[in-house]
Amino acid sequence: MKEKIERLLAEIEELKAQKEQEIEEIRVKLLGKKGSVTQLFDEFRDVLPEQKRELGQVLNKLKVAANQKIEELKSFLEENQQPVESKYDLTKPGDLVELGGRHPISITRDEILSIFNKFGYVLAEGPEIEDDWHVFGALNFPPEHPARDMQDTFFISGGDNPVLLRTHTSSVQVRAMEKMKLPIRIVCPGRVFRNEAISARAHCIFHQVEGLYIDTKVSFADLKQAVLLFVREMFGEDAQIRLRPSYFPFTEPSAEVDVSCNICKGKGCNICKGTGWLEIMGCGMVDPNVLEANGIDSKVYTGFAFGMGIERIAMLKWQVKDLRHYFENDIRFLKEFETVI
Ligand code: 2NM
Repeated sequence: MKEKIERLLAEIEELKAQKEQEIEEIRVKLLGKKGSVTQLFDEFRDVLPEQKRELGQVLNKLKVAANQKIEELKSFLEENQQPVESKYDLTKPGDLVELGGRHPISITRDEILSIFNKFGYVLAEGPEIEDDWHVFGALNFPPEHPARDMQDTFFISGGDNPVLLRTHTSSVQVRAMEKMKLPIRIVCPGRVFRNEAISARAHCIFHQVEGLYIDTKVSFADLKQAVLLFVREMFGEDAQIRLRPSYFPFTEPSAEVDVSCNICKGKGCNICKGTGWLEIMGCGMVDPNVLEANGIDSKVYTGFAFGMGIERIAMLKWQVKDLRHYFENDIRFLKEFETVI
């Protein structure tokens, strides 16, 4: 770089000298001892006395003009020479462009996805703007379910099959069941929307990863093992899990998954609120009604599904106390995480 700059500066110097030389040649040609203007002055001596006055004036004008032109050329060269060096400082370092980093939610999402990828789950994605059928209808939500209420879900239009913002990524799994050949083994990350008051623990926009595995002979034992293997990859070799019975419209039976608190190692602390356990996900065996609603023979096939909130996993991973940090783009917060090099 430095050598190149020096070479360029030397070339500029050389060019300048060359141009000065050319101007000097013009000067000699016009005003030198044998220059054409000088010669005219010699010839002037032989001009008839009555023409001397008039021609003398013209000749003087020519000499002045020639001198002026040469001075002009010289200063033009000087003026245009200076800026090349001063206007562009070729040695100046370029402007620093600060590198960004990945968002903690993206980091966590990718970590979750790469674990399931190792287990043979493939990525599936779908639209954030959905219809009632893919978010509720095909997932065994009864017509009177509270999630279908205007209070809980952001509706875009009404009618038989209203358009709405998806409240979970299960709609992607419905689309997969419609399209994909069995067996299905997918993970579905994405942004979801629920009409909630924003607080340290809740937001109207958050992110999920859901998984679905459908094949012949998929059992609850398979679900439990998949969850345990995931938790050990994500939270460490000695992590334990605990399943508590729960309820979701699309799974039966259903369970909440807790992971042993790795801050206090199960003794009880303020992170796990003294229980030694942290809730991380929900899961269950896909309800036969869901399989049938999506054209899958529930006498032949069974499946399990699970879902987790990425924000919650990321809060546990880095002990972030307020979920709103993830959405506010405060550079001081974001800088705490991995930067791209
Ligand atoms: C959860 C918990 C339990 C789930 C179910 C399905 C589908 F499409 F198969 F019915 N997808 N995701 C599921 C089950 C999600 O999230 C807390």
